[in-house]
Amino acid sequence: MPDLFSPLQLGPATLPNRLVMAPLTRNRAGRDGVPTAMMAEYYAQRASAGLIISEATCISPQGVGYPLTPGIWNGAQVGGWAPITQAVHARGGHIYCQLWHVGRISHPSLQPDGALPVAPSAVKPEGEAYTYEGMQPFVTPRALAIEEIPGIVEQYRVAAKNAAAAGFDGVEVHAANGYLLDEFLRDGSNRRTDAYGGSVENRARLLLEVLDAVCAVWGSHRVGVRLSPIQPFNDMRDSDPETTFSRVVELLNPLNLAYLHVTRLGMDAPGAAGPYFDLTRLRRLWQGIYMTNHGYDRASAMAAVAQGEADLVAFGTLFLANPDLVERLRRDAPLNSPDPSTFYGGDERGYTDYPFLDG
Ligand code: 8OZ
Repeated sequence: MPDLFSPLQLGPATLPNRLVMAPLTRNRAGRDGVPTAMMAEYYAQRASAGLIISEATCISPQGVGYPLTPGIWNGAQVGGWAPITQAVHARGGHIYCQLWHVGRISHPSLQPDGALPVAPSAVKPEGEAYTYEGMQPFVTPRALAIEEIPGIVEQYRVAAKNAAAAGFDGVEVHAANGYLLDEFLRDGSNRRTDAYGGSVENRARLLLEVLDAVCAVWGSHRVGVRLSPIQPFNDMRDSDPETTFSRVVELLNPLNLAYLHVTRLGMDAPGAAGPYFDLTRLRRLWQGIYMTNHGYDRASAMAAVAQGEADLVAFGTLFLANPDLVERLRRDAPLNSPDPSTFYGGDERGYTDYPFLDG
């Protein structure tokens, strides 16, 4: 039986272990979305992960929803990512780029020409946007016209090509956590009556079109996808998440993707948005490599892999605070504690200065 520390073949790459660095928004890019030098140091420090998934990376100016998040839509951004992928590769690591369009989780002050954020439907999320001017209430987004959908797919295609130019090993399509593709999947945010709304097949249509475009660039064996079926943040809900996401997984199976990444985010907030369901059903439906995430420690991650609950386990806060997480878990060594005050934005403190076991 494989264990957490045994290798795994992922497309053309042999991952040395099954620990994945989860995508983590850290807000240390430039205002122009260009990655910074400290980001290269941060990712290189964590290159012993079996796989690194980059922080969510904006595919277009319209896809931006937070300050100081990196982009992958222009040459300067590609030029900023290249030394990062090189530094990770120099240390024997593998890194995928997470492709991100925030949809309605934005604000006119972050959009080109102060435009309204776009979404499947004009449904305003509860809550506030993080802007350069502080927290501001979300606005009612503009529903995408059906004629605009090919342009969205094109944004993903160009970003996927740029990710290849930047030297990534593959891409993860971010279809989780209340951003554009997830807004299409769940019926709380998708009220469309055209071919992109209503049935699960229709709500999944944009995701499938995006995956087709991205797979045409990369080959399906270097493309992963992330889902968050029970995650209530960003005012997300679905009237029947078990049916919705079971069907989505069935629709994804024929694509032969590198992996399916399902976060359990939301499992610790039962009752907040519900209804909840047992995500292991998705693992059983999925015919490829399955990555789980959220709330794992050493023992539960080891058990998850040993018992076949997952092939890969993605760690967020533990990887953030422990650059050598793989070695620490291998040795069952003590862990550094994460400092939430430095998660989002700031300098090297709480970013590249978490200590290694061996100094
Ligand atoms: C935390 C803060 C901002 C963005 C996600 C990209 O939830 C994010 C995110 C997380 O997927």
